[in-house]
Amino acid sequence: MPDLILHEYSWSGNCYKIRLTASLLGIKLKDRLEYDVLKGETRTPEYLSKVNANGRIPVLQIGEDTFLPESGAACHYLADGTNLLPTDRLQRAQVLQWMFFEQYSFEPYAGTLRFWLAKRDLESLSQEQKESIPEKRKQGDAALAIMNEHLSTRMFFVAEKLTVADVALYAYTHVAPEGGFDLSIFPHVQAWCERIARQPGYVAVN
Ligand SMILES: N[C@@H](CCC(=O)N[C@@H](CS)C(=O)NCC(=O)O)C(=O)O
Repeated sequence: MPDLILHEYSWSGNCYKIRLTASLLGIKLKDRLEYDVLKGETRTPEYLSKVNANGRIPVLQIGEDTFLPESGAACHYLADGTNLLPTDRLQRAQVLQWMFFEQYSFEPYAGTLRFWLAKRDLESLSQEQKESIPEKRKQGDAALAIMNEHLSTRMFFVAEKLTVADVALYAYTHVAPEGGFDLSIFPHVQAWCERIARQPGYVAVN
C-alpha cells in the first residue's frame, strides 16, 4: 500500500471513520494533517486547488499526488480486499446501501446537530438554523429507529460480521448524545455500539 496521509479535522465523525477503519485493519497512516474548519482552513485557494475542490475534509492522500475525498470512498479504499468488505456481490451492495443511508439519512441530521450543539454556541446559529433543529432531530431519530429495528435480529448491519458499513454508521451514532439524541430508547443500537467498541484494533474518536 502506498503512503497514506489523512487530511482531517479530527473531531469530525467523517474523519474518525477513516482512522477507525485503518486501525481495525492494522493499517498505519503516515501522517495526519489537521485543518480547522471553523476558521475556513479547507476553503483556501491552495486547499481547493490541491486537496479537494469541494472544500471539505476528510481527504485521504494516497502516495504523492492522489487525493481521495469523501469518507465512504476512503473507508472503501482501505477495506477493499480485507475482512471488512465481503466478497459476495449482494453483501457488498448491502454494505454500500448502509453507507449511502448513513450519508443521506443520518449524518446530515445527527452530524449537523452534534456540530451545532457541541462545537458551536447556540447563539451563533442563524434563525433558520435554530428553527431547523426540531426537524433535524425528528429525521435523526427516524434513522436511529430504522437502525434499531434492523439490529434487533442481527449483531452487525451486513452478513453477520463487522464490515465497513458498521464503521461508517458507528462514527456519528456513538456520539449522537452530543447532539442531544437519547440512545437509551434504541437499545439494539446501544448494544451494537458496545460491540463495536470491543473489536480488536478499536480506537476512540478522541
Ligand atoms: N460527504 C462528505 C462530508 C464531508 C463534510 O461534510 N466535511 C465537513 C466536516 S464533517 C467539512 O469539511 N466542513 C467544512 C466546510 O464545509 O467548510 C464525507 O463523507 O466526507
